[in-house]
This record gives sequence, C-alpha cells and structure tokens, in this order.
Amino acid sequence: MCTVAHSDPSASSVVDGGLSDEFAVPSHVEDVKKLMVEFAERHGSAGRRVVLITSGGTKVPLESRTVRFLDNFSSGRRGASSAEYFLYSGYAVIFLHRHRSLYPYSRLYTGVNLLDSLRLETDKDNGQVLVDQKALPNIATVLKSYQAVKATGLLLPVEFNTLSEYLHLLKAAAQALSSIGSKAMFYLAAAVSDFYIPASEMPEHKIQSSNGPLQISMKMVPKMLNPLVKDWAPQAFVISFKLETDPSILLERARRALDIYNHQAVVANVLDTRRGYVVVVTKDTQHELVLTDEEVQNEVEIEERIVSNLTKAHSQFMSQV
Ligand code: 9Z3
Repeated sequence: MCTVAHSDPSASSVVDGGLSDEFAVPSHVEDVKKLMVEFAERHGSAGRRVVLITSGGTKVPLESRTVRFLDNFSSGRRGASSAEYFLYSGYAVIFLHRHRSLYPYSRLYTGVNLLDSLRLETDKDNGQVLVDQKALPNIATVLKSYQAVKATGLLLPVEFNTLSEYLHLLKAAAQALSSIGSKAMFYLAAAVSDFYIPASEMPEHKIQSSNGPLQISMKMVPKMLNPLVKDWAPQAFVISFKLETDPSILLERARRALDIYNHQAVVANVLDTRRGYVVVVTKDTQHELVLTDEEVQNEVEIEERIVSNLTKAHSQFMSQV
C-alpha cells in the first residue's frame, strides 16, 4: 500500500517557487537559456509572436539509483499537435517536451513500424530506399511542412528528462521570453507531477520488498505559475491547463486557479473526454469547444480550435497593453 502524506502547500510557494532550495540546477540549463534568449530576440524583432509550449508527463523517482518511479498518463499529443497549429498561425514555438513524448509532425506516424513502410529499390545494399506512401498517409505534405519549419528556424525543441530539468528549463524560458513582453505566450499543457521525494529523503538503493508494504511520504512540487506570472514574465499571455477526472469539480477548479495565479486563461479538460471537449475559462468568460462525432470521424483535432481561440485572445490582450 502506498500512503501519501499531504504537507502545507503554501510552504512551497515562497520566493522562486522554492525551486533553488529544493532542486539543483542541471548543468546544461545556462546553454539552453542562451539559445532561448537568441530565439526570442530574433523572432520578437521580426515582429513575430513566440509561444512556449510545455508537453508530456513527468517521472518522479523513488530511489536515487532509480529502479522505480511514479509516472503519469500524458502522451504529449496535446502539446505536439498544438505546436503545429501555432506554427501554422505564424507563431515561433519553443517546444519544451519530455524526452520521447510525441513530437510535432512525426507524432502522426507513431503507430507505424518504419520498416514496414520502406522498401529497397534494388537488391544492392547501397541502393535507394523508397517509401510506401500508403503506409505513411500524407507523408509528402507532412514532410514539406516539417522541412519548411526547420528551414525557417521557427521551432526550437528543448527536451527534459527529470522533474528538476523541467522546472529549471521553464524558469529559463520564462526569463528568456520576458524580453518580448506581451508577444510571448505560455501554453502549459505538460502534466507535471504535484508530488516528489526530495533527494535527501530518497533511499539510495532499490527498495526491498522483503521489508514489507511500502509507505511513501512526498513533498509538494513548487508551483511555477506563481513566480512565472509575477516575476519572470509579467507581461506575457499565460495559459495553464486543468485536468480532472470528476467533471463536476472541473470549472470550479479552473476558476480557482485563475483567482490564485491571476493569469489570462485556463483550458479545462476531463481525462476521458479530453480529445473532444475542453472549456477555455477566463476571468469573465467561458467557451466550450466541442467536436461533433462527424468531426472526430474526419480527424478534426480539438487543438486546432483551442489554438484558434487562444491566438485571437492573445491579439486582443496585446492590443490592450
Ligand atoms: C492537460 O490538462 C493536458 O490537456 C493533458 C493532455 C495532459 C490532459 P495528452 O498529453 O493529454 O495529449 O495525453 N495538462 C495539464 C495537466 C495538469 O497537470 N495540470 C495541473 C492540474 O490540473 C495544473 S498545472 O492541477
């Protein structure tokens, strides 16, 4: 059995979100930050808006020489498909994603065994390899879009593995984007763990089942939204996501997040229906975005609607500051 002890949540929302006290800064963060600063300045000075998308789940280790960890369900599909729609809408995109979660464009072929879609032109080992376009539907169109995005430098992919990397890279991204003010959008779709075990309290070696049932006590992960909105990128347009499994508490939780963090919008969704129904909640409005059965059949994606709704709201936000 696994017991989770709840501690005082306010204790982790002090200066810097408690980040520097609890999580060591990974060595590559400064280098990645320079890339993000350069990306924001290049696109900002070209008059382009920049969105930082977070995507995928997080793993929380139970042992420092990790055999076991707590994970979550997130595939990264929301983040990866939204990145494509933002690019299509003219945004430059920093895609902060968990290693091996879904990636823009290639996400469309994750269910395909690559070797089943290729064939050799001749028997020679150095001959051309051809693609069976039936095995990779729309591959030519998708490849063109992907290559155009690469050639124009509109997508900056940044990977994280650990929770600590995610938190520090988000802070670095927020600081990097502060230079472009209200042209920056944060689209925080990653499913980040609320709980973790501090390194000082983690056993070094594999937990032994011979010691009997396991009890774990976890601390609250610092809430990054608070310093992000208040200190790191105070002029930016900030969207968080709220996930629940009980639809009856969804909107109340979304409104509560807006009250606490004072950001611009919450995209509220329920685990089972997240592909076809979300509500975009702001302080004064509430927009339901719904796909019909026919739209689902025609492979319309709800991210297209979410991005369309938010890019319009971003324009309005920018015109008011
Ligand atoms: C979401 O709610 C995303 O929409 C999903 C997308 C993770 C459900 P997939 O990656 O799923 O396409 O499989 N993200 C935020 C989830 C979250 O943990 N939010 C926190 C909360 O609900 C607030 S930051 O408390």
